[in-house]
Amino acid sequence: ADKFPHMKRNSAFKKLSDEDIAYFRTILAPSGITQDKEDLQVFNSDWLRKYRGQSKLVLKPASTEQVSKILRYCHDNKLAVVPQGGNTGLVGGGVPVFDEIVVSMANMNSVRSFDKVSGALVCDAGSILEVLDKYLEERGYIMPLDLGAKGSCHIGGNVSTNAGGLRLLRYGSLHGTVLGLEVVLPDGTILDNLSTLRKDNTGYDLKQLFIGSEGTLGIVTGVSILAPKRSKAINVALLGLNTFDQVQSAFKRSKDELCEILSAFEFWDQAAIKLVKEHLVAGANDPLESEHRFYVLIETSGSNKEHDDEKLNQYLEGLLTDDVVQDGVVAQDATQIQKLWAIREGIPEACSKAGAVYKYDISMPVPVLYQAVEDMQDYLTKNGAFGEGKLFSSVIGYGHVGDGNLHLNVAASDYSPEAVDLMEPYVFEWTAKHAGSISAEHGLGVSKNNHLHYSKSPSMIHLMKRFKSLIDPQGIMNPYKYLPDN
Ligand code: FAD
Ligand code: S2G
Ligand code: ZN
Repeated sequence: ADKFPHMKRNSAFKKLSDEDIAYFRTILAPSGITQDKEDLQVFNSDWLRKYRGQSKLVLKPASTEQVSKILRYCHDNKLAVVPQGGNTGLVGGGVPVFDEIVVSMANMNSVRSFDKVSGALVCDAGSILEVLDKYLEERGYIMPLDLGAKGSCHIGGNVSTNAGGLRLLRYGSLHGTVLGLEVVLPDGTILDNLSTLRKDNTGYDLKQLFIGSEGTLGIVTGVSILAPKRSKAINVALLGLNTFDQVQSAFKRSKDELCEILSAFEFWDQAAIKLVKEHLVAGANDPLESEHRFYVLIETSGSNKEHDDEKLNQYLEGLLTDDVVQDGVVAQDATQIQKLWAIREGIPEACSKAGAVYKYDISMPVPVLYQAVEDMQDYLTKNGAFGEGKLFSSVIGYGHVGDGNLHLNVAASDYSPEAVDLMEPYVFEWTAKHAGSISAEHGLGVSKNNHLHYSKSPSMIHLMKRFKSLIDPQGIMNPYKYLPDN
């Protein structure tokens, strides 16, 4: 795991004492308190096994009231806190750096209401994304976001990281689909803004500040989100292409020819498919005859299967006749759809199995999306750090083309300071030079907070810090992360 030599525990934060535990025992059931060393481990390390904290206490509140009492007490006693959802975050945001108390939302996972007419869903923040999607599926609706981590991530974590994912192209970002939030502020104040209104133009739209705040401004306890109707007609096609220019023209044409039924446009390169075949079971074997430099997964979601089939086939025929793609296959049934998605969704896990993986989740104008991979590869080769037996074994590119979002993953044998020093700040300078963002959807956490200046101006960062100190004057919420250390 990454050590944090540059970080020191903030001595202003109180160390946990027996009377603190005694107090928490007065508000939580025994099942809501974890102190056992073994049990604490899973809460102290992140999904990538890159970061590890030393928290001695995990609290699992079962109600907003309990969250309010916990934060009130931590605020009054300067006890640092890290809110945790499904712990699938990729920037070390959901795990302690030192001994912060972990407040896990796992026990707050009920649906509070669902309006069958508007599609407005109100639920606890600890509800698992996939559980919510299944709940909606039974009612003919769909969650407006989907990510490979859906089986574990919480809607409260999705809101707190402003997660993007596989459906953003169709349904937009959480800044548009979230209708309201219930948030407990650091001093225990309960902010009840769980509106289900589509329109409400009365004052500053405060919920927006908590979307993407990564647990630094309070704990999200309730989410009101607008769920779209679930499409009856779903198609998924997998394309094999030779150049990224071809990927781009396939994307442009999909917007013209598939237009309103286009619901996802994901790409990955040959290095990605190699790892998926190497590390994931047969289910992901390549459904196309030969291997290609690039792959695109296209999904359409409409209301009329015939109409959509005709549109999709016309689009694909056009690509083949104009030599934009080398090969293509359309899923014939739900199982094949699931298999094609399993390849795309399996890439992160395959990357992690390839060794220590450095993830750069960057957004930029689509035309340069893959240049980032090529330039990184050239740069590492020039520095004698790429290839057989070198520091880095593979450079992988995949992501959400429609969002201009590349997931540049660089696999090394182990996490090491020299690996980081070689790639950073190079990759962030590259991103800034190409008018991109150093964090498209995963957030900042502890791994990017000190690089924020590559994407935000000093006056923006200054205002963020002023706002943070207004809302969290004791600085107890998720310290050491998100904003630059100085
Ligand atoms: P956690 O990891 O537990 O926490 C994330 C951050 O939110 C932390 O800073 C934490 O303090 C804070 N937090 C969590 N819950 C709350 C709360 N209730 N109140 C306040 N703060 C809170 N991300 C994408 O954007 N798009 C993707 O396509 C995507 N795909 C992924 C695929 C895989 C296989 C994996 C492992 C991860 C992927 N992610 C993706 C990253 C991750 O799943 C998202 O960031 C997700 O939103 C994190 O949710 P979580 O509940 O796991 O949050
Ligand atoms: C995705 C997952 C995390 C990663 O698969 O879309 O957001 O970068 C990523 O592997
Ligand atoms: Zn992603």
